This record gives sequence, C-alpha cells and structure tokens, in this order.
Amino acid sequence: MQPKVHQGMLSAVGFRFAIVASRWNDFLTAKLTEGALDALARLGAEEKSVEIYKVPGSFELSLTAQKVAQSGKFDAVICIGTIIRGDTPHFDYVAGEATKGIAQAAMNTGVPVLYGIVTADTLEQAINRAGVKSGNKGFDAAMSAVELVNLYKTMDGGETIGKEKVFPHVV
Ligand code: INI
Repeated sequence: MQPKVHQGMLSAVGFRFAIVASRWNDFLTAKLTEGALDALARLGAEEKSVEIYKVPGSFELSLTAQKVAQSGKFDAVICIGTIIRGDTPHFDYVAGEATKGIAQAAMNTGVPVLYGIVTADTLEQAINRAGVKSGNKGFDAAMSAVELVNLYKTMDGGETIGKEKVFPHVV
C-alpha cells in the first residue's frame, strides 16, 4: 500500500515569522534566538519578514504568542525560552504553564505556535541544548515552523490560477 503522504517542504520564502523570546537566562536564550534566525535565513526568509518580541520570562510567552498570532501579521510564531530547574522551586509551574499556554495559543488561533523552550535540570544541560553540544532548540523550532507553514499552505488550498491550483510558497 502506498498512501498519499502530506508533508511540508522546507522553504521560508514568502512567509512571515515572529519570534517571541524570554529574557530570562538571556545568555542562553539569545543563543536559541540566534539559532532560530539562522534556520530562517538559511531557508530563505527575508529579514523584513521576521520580527522579534521580547518578554520578561517564559511564563509570559504564551499570551504574547497568542496576541502576535491574532494580529494576522505572521504565518507562524516561534516561542523561545530557557527554564532551569536548579534556579527555582516553581520550575514545574513555569514550565507547565508555558507548555500548556503555547499549545493553547496555537489551538485558539489556528496559527502554528512553536515550542523552542529548553527545560533542563542543570545549567550544563541547558548550555548543551543551546547549541554547544546537542543541537540548538531554537534552530529546531524554526525548522518545524517552516515545515508547518508549508504543510498548512497546501492544506488550505493554495491559490487558484485558471483551473490550476498553485502553491507559490511551496517548492
Ligand atoms: N522564567 C524563565 O524563563 N526561566 C526560568 O528559569 C525562570 N525561573 O527560574 O524562575 C523564569 N521565571 C520567571 C517567570 O517566567 C515569569 O517571568 C515571572 O514569574 C513573572 O510572571
């Protein structure tokens, strides 16, 4: 059996992206933002099509992401943050609410809202996930954003020219 497979291509050309970034643990969070920008640039996003919103901490990501998504100005919103268990007894609350809120922002708006938050038990783990050893979670979230905007573009029907359906953003 060979069922039809739907999946998004990896081109950011013509799409608009917002990054919502927490300022908490900024020496790491800034690396995640850099990773996201690197992915978007390498996949062809234009500088004028990417905007960054900064918030105090990861707890504030979800409402901001929802407002940004509701603005209608962006095809996807990428949330970036770093939450380290060692720093806080309320790690589980901050991480839990941020995670739940980001999922809700996507469901409430229909705009893809990506999860680029490093949650780590220790500073060392967090450093490794911000691009030092085992990849950069900001880069990964931006790649996923690009894949999803392409997938949804095809699912939403593309544009009709004559009898042809064309998908200008899909390569
Ligand atoms: N916010 C983070 O993004 N990461 C953390 O590790 C963190 N710690 O450790 O507390 C954190 N707290 C702040 C929180 O996100 C809110 O900004 C604050 O509680 C105000 O609402």
